[in-house]
Amino acid sequence: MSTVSPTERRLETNLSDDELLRLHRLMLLIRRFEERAEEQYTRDRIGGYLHLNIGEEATVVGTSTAIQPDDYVFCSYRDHGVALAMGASTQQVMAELFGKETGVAHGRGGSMHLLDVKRHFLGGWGIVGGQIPIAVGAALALDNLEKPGAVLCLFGDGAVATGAFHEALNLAGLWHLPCVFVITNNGYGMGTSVERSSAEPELYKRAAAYKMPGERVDGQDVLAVREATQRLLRLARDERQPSVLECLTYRYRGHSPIDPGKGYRTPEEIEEWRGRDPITLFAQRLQERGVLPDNGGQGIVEEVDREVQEAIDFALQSPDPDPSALYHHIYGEAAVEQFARMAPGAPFGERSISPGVVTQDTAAPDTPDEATLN
Ligand SMILES: Cc1ncc(C[n+]2csc(CCOP(=O)(O)OP(=O)(O)O)c2C)c(N)n1
Ligand SMILES: [Mg+2]
Repeated sequence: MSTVSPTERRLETNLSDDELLRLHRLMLLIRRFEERAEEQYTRDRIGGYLHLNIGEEATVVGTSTAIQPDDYVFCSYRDHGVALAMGASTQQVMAELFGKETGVAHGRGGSMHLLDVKRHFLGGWGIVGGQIPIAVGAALALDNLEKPGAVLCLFGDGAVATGAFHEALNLAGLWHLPCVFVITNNGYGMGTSVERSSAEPELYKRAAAYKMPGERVDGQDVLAVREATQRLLRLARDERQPSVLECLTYRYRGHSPIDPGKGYRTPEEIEEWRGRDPITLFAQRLQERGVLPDNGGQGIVEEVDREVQEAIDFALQSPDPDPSALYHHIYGEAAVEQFARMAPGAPFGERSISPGVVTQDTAAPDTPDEATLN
């Protein structure tokens, strides 16, 4: 894996001190949450998989906090940080990892399937690249319904090699859909490096094949990531121009707890990236600007520690889902309604998202004026 350019972009930012501290706190929260989740996993309190964002906090926070209220976010199974940065409750995210009824998905989803629909976070998806066509579908719905927002779709470097990536970006480019595709390039898909798996390792360049702008940014620099994401989201919202943003970052841990992450990476490489730790870099910048309070922001660290401990306590005390309610929360009300509207020969219910082109079908109940994306 080649390292990022040593030239650090010194961004002038007009963010307030409070906003800068909010970004710093969020990165600290994600780091601490992940460290404690890892520990809880080894104590056998979390089942299934656990994919950590440790090392990638600037990319997670820079992208997820760039959205406007009308926008929607999708991401991969490495989703804890995105959920937290989107404002999901720390307690409910931890409870979901523990498989508890109080979790963000009522314990039905677990680590890979977090969501917070009311904050427009539409998940955590387990199939590599699987969220990309779904995000494009959401962008198509926004477009058809003439809604103002855009879609932010995050995925890993490994997902770029899937057919779903190509098919979805082709349609987004062709139909000018409001979507920003963010490649979180941490150098590896499980144990396979980008250099070994991609004919063109500069992944952002693939955007050209779909007639989109593509750019690469230092994924360890939260302000650079945020600025680029905001700018590209504006392009998507205002000009219906989709784009690709590649963020160069690194995961310090292995792919998941069963992968020590050392068989395919040298200690020197890991150390080199740790030398550009996104939280340390940002803290230094805040310190230089005189923004960091009391003793290098120690108070914020302690506050975050408490918040995560309270989340663990909450998860431990929460009830398991009742086995008899296993099928609850699997389909939402809207989905049931949508299935009810389907007529023979209209297997995808397309008519419901195209106001004005509804065809009469005696077998189908009345189609509402418009479907909503809430
Ligand atoms: C379609 C599909 N193929 C294979 C897998 C198994 N798998 C899970 S994660 C992963 C690596 C993906 O790497 P990347 O997209 O770079 O994301 P990262 O884990 O680095 O965040 C693979 C191959 C899967 N979940 N789905
Ligand atoms: Mg990867």
